[in-house]
Amino acid sequence: MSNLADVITHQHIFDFATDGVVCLRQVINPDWIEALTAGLARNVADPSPRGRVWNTDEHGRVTFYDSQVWQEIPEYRDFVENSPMAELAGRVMNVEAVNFFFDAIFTRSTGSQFRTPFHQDEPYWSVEGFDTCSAWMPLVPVAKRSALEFVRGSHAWDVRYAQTNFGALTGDERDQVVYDQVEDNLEPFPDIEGNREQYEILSWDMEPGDVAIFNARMIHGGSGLLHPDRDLKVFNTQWLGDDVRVMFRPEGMDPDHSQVMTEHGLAPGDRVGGPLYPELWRREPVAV
Ligand SMILES: O=C(O)CCC(=O)C(=O)O
Repeated sequence: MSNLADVITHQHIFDFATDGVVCLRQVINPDWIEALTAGLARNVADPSPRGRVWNTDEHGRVTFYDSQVWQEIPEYRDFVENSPMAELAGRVMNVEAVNFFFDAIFTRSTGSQFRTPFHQDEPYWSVEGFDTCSAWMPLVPVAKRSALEFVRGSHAWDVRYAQTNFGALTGDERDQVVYDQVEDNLEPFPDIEGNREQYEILSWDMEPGDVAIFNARMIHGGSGLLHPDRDLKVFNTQWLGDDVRVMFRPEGMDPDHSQVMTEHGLAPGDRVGGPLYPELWRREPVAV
């Protein structure tokens, strides 16, 4: 791959800042995709304790999620530590330094129609800040209608919404993140799906090697609606930039890092760091 300072253009940085998402084309080479595909097959066959089935339909088609497995699956760890992803995230966010937060996988069996509810990510996280991103990276080709969808510009809406409780999908006690809309003065989450014509919704036909990098305050969801002969395998990594600080949330967190952060000496207000959240890219000082 050529110099990433040239790969990430001013237009990419501008689009990410204004739209909240940018789709980078062919920035991850096939060796990484092959390795991650092998790691993901083992992950799905032997999920971590965080592995969850989000949906099984009447045809037995499954939507599966797992996260924070990078320390157990060598291919994931290698990708996190040594692929261009950290630098891509840092350059797109236009920050000075990037720490890794966590990995997640989303798999759907062939023909699955299950759609992820629209939501924002950062309100569930054990950190707070604007300089965040998720890198949604399909390991197989995905058509625009089946790819993750983004509500353009929504990362910059200055509104705190009551989010979806993903715990309701799994029924698992550990996943409950319950927002008290009235008590916490939150706006109800907008019905994007029911009023699609009112929003500018972005998504793309994507190939392995492409990555959609989006701000974690971005409203996103959808995916699914697969063609009868297509499955979907997505490897996702989350990255934290300059203004992000630890924050524990009273409504719950998913994934909840509060215990492990506390064990690692991190408290609310701290900048993340240490072996669980390593700094993996820092901008070179400009020569004067
Ligand atoms: O791929 C999906 O269906 C969900 C992805 C998602 O919500 C995320 O990456 O935050």
